[in-house]
Amino acid sequence: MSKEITNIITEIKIIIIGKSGSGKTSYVNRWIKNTFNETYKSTIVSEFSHKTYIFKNKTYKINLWDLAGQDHFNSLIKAFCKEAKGCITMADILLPSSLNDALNWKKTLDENETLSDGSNIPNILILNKYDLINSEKKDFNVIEEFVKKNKFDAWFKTSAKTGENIKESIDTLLEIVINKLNDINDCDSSRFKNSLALEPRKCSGIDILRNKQSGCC
Ligand SMILES: Nc1nc2c(ncn2[C@@H]2O[C@H](COP(=O)(O)OP(=O)(O)OP(=O)(O)O)[C@@H](O)[C@H]2O)c(=O)[nH]1
Ligand SMILES: [Mg+2]
Repeated sequence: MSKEITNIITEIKIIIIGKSGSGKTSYVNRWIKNTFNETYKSTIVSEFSHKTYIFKNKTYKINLWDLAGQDHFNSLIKAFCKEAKGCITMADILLPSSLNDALNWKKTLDENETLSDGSNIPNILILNKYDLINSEKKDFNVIEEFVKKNKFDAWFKTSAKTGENIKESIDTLLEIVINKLNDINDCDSSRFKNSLALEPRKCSGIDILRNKQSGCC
């Protein structure tokens, strides 16, 4: 009789929201392909990409939904936020109106989707285009207060152009998401690592995908 040998991959959906031109697509391209393009090509509706990512000795499939940032696409959040487990809210560090915009995006998300325990989707604020400012002249205390007051889980200054803080920011978000999902669902994939897979198992927090191979007992 043949047995199935199972490699488990945990799949996590992350959405990226924020004002048009703030650098969402550039951030994704930097993280996924390590590339950067100066030419601005606005995203229409959304772009999906994914990356298999080893994080803390476990393999994850990170599904990234990069949403168009134009204001009239705000309703896109409603269509794309379903089952999201984490969010990156992006703002342009050069634009004073950026924080307010970011807050509006976050509010729309919080009104439309939660984790299975009713809590907000873990959400980090990214101030992108950090390469374009003189950081010594910028007062970041205001940002700290804004982040605390509006319950973002963390914030980062990033540059999709230079790559600064791209990996650090997404690693932080993943850590927050994974800890939270494990807390609320007790759904740690490592528990299933050597189990025999008969049916794909779906937790409300994390989808467990099973890559099945035939093997011999
Ligand atoms: N200097 C600099 N330019 C950046 C950075 N990130 C993005 N850009 C530029 O900003 C412009 C807009 O970037 P996108 O990544 O397309 O912005 P977006 O948020 O996806 O925009 P929409 O798709 O319209 O919502 C492009 O010309 C990028 O090259 C950055 O960190 N530094
Ligand atoms: Mg885009």
